[in-house]
Amino acid sequence: MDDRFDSLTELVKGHRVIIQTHDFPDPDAIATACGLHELLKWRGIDSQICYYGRIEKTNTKMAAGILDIPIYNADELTDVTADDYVITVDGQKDNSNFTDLKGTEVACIDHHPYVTTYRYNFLKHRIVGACASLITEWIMENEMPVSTELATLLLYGIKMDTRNFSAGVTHCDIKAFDFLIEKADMSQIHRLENSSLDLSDLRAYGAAIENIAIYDSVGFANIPFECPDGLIAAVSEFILSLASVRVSIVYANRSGGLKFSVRSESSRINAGRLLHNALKDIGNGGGHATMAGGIVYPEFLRQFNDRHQRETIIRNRLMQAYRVMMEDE
Ligand SMILES: [Mn+2]
Repeated sequence: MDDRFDSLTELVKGHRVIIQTHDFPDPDAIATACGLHELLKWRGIDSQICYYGRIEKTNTKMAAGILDIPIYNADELTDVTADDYVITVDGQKDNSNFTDLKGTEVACIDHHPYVTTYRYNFLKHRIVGACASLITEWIMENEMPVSTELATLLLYGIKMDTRNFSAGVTHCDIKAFDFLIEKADMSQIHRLENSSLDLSDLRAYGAAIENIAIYDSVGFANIPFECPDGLIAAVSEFILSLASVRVSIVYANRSGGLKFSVRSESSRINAGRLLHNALKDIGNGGGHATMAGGIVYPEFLRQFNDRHQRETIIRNRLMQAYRVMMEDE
C-alpha cells in the first residue's frame, strides 16, 4: 500500500471526514490531528477533529488552542453515522485507548508498534519518535505552506513525544525538526514546556515520593487515588530521573483496577515487553522500548482483601519479568 497523501485524499474525497485521536489526547496526537486537518483543508477537504476522554494537562490544553481549529469531544458529535469516514491518528482502532466511534475507520496514521488486526483502506505507519513527524513529512513532500502556529504546534508535539529529541528519535524526526525550527515560535514552545504542572498535580508527585521503593534499579511508586494517564506518565518520568533508577514503574487507581506507566532507560529492558509479560492473564500492557502503559483488571484485584498483598504479588511479577529480561541478554 502506498502512503502518499494524494492517496488519502483520493480515498476520503466526497465523504464527511472525522480525525480521531487516541482517548485523552497528548500534544503529539493534537499536533498530528491539526496538521492533518490543515493538509486536508489545503486540498479543499473539510474535516472535524475529535477524541474521547478529556484533554487533561494544562500544556496540552494550551497546545490545542494554538490553532483556531475546533477540537470536539466525541460525545459532542452526536450526528456521526456509519457512512462517515474516520481517520485514526497516533493510535489504531481496537487499541485499549481508542474508544470506538460510530463512523467507519478507513485510514490510520500512527507511529506505535502495529498491533491491530483491523484492515484499514489506507495506512501511513512507521515507527518514528512522534506521529507529528509523519505529518510534517507529508507537509514537506507536498510543499504545503506552514503558518508559525502550525509549525509551533508540530514541533512541540514532536519534542514532547521524543522527550526533547532524546528518546526514539529517527531520521524522520530530525528532518521534521530541521524543517520546523525556522518557522516555529520558540518562545511559545518555551512557555508550553514550562507550563506542565498544575498545583493539583503536586499531590500525585507528593504521594508517589512518600512511598517510592527501589529494588535493584527498578523504582516503584504508587499514587493511591485516581489520576489522569498523562500525570501517571509524568510521575513515572520523574521517578526515572533518580540516578539510582533505570526502570520506573508507577501505578494509580483506575475504576477498580490499576493503571501502570513504565519508563526504561536501560537498553536491556524493553518497557513494553516488560509490562506485557508481567501483566499477562491479570491485565494487559505494552508500548515502546522506553515507555509503556498497562492496566491490571479489577477482577484480579478483587480476589484480595489486602491492598499490600495484591500489590506485592504484582510487584513480584514485574520483578520476575525484569530479571528474566536482564538474564536474557
Ligand atoms: Mn505519539
